[in-house]
Amino acid sequence: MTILFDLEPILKGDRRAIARAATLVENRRGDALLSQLFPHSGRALILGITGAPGAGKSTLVDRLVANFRADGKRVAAIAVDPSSPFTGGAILGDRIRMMQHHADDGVFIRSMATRGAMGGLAAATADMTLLFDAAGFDVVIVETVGVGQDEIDVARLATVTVVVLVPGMGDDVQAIKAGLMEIADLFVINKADHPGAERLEREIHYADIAVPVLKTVASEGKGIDELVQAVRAVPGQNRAEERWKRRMREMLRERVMEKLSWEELDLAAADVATRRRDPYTLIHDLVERFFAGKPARISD
Ligand SMILES: Nc1nc2c(ncn2[C@@H]2O[C@H](COP(=O)(O)OP(=O)(O)OP(=O)(O)O)[C@@H](O)[C@H]2O)c(=O)[nH]1
Ligand SMILES: [Mg+2]
Repeated sequence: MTILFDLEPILKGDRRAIARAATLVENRRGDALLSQLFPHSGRALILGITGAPGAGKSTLVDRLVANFRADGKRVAAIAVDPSSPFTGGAILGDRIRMMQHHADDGVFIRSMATRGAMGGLAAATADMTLLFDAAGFDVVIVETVGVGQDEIDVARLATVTVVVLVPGMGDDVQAIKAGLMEIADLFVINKADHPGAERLEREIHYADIAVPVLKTVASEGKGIDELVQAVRAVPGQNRAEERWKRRMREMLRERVMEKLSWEELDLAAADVATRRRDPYTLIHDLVERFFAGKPARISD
């Protein structure tokens, strides 16, 4: 961790420097750089957009980017494992499209492929948001598909998470209660031009789900202003709060875990499975060696 990077171009928002850094981060080789960038981060609104395939997330993200841009904000968007990529400006307003043509430093769009590694996706995504945050983007939007563990992990790193629902696509109240409530700060019923939007809204309302619900037609840009306002109104965006600390605790636990290699765990597991070693001593030894006498905490 002693390599020193030239941070200036990144902090100034230089696109090529940011792109290079993003590649480093995506390949999980960015720790040294990220530790230097960390003091410059912590200002961005990290906005998670998650929902079923085809719910209109990318369309929504495009609209949100345009909306924040029109407000003078610099915006980065990350599509995690995209099946349909951002349009990259195709449906953004003319002004934005022009600016993109002239390398608008206010917008940066990046796709990230899923990595097979355990927890690796969420960690890489978190690192990517840190990079963009430090590079001075006011808003970092993260699009994820589905509602598996990966999405929940990704949602945890966001300051605000929007879950996109679609009428008549099985996003019923039971499903919402089963998994989505945990991560949603806001529900958006997109494709509100389709039948059933009102009914879904009513069902959520009557199910006593204490999360605000908005309707959008992303393809027509309807409801986007209201969504941006609702995002701004979500409480708990202060990163010193309990909620954020809980998330950091989980994040740290996962990352410490990551440092144990699979090979090492495999060998250990084989030893326990064949009863060559008892798991208790083995765990003790692993932890001992892992922390090598270093205190986990450096200040009060
Ligand atoms: N009718 C209608 N169509 C929409 C709306 N929003 C998006 N779409 C369309 O729905 C399709 C899927 O939109 P995407 O934005 O790619 O959806 P997504 O959730 O990002 O999809 P994945 O990334 O593949 O999961 C596209 O054809 C959009 O034009 C909407 O509000 N109403
Ligand atoms: Mg998409």
